[in-house]
Amino acid sequence: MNDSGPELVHSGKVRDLYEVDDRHLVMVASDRISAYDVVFGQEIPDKGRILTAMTVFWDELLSGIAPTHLVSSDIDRFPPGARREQWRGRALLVRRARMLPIECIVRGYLTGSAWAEYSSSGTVHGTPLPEGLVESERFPRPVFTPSTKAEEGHDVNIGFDEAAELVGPDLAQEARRISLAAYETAARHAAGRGVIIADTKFELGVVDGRLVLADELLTPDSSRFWPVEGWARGTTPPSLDKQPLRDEVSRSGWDRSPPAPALSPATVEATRERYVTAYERITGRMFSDWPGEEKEQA
Ligand code: Q0Q
Repeated sequence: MNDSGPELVHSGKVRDLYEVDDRHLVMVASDRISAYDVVFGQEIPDKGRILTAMTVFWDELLSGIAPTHLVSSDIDRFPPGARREQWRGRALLVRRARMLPIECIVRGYLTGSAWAEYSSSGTVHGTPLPEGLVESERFPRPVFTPSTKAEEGHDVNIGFDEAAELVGPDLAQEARRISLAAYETAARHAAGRGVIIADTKFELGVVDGRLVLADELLTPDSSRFWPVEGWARGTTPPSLDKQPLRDEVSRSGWDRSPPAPALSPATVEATRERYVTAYERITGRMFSDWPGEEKEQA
């Protein structure tokens, strides 16, 4: 923190991290959207507020199941210097953690990089699976499948033993326990509202000697959400949130290398609507009740 308020310490693709003091950070979610590892030029109005609201919902639902780094989402309780009106509804005051150098991924279904690995080698994060599985197959029970945290390029899928070598066996076991418990609770809740959480990526860290869930929680940026009515074994189910964007870029013939193609105003608006619908369907809450100013639609 300096006299002009929290200091920017990390700018991610779609989020920024500010330092408040040696024990607290502020995580700010922008309206930027990233897909296929590329940040698009067009922002999605209110995306940062929607995803922040979703993290806060899961933090509340998971209380008692898994501790988290969250201190407050109420901007009026943030330390002096916080950019209250700019950050209202899209910023979280969190405890600074010693972050684990692994991504704690939990998978309920065979999709994404796991499907790609299985298709080529019959394994998932190095573990052999039975033959004959098809895309989007539901696993008998959710699996903890960590990956490395690549500074550049793609994270590398690793097995539990490699994760234990990176963080130590006790922390690896606790990370697996917390990640599976959080996913199972969230997936059960979402299923009751007709939404499949196919997989999610948790980031964990140590605060005051205790392993906690950090970063965003079970958002469309860290998870795959499928409407249950669109799921079938052997298919690529439509995404609850990013399908309008996927459909437009596939029509454009984009080769997936930067820069991303421009998104039409219709796709931007449709994507915003999908994010709002995902939030309201999963949480049962009205997004219009969430703090902060709704941005003018394009
Ligand atoms: C931390 N990140 C992610 C990130 C850019 C978020 C470091 N409680 C914490 C957190 C959290 N959350 C982090 N470090 C220490 N304590 C989170 C990747 C990156 C913007 C937002 N990186």
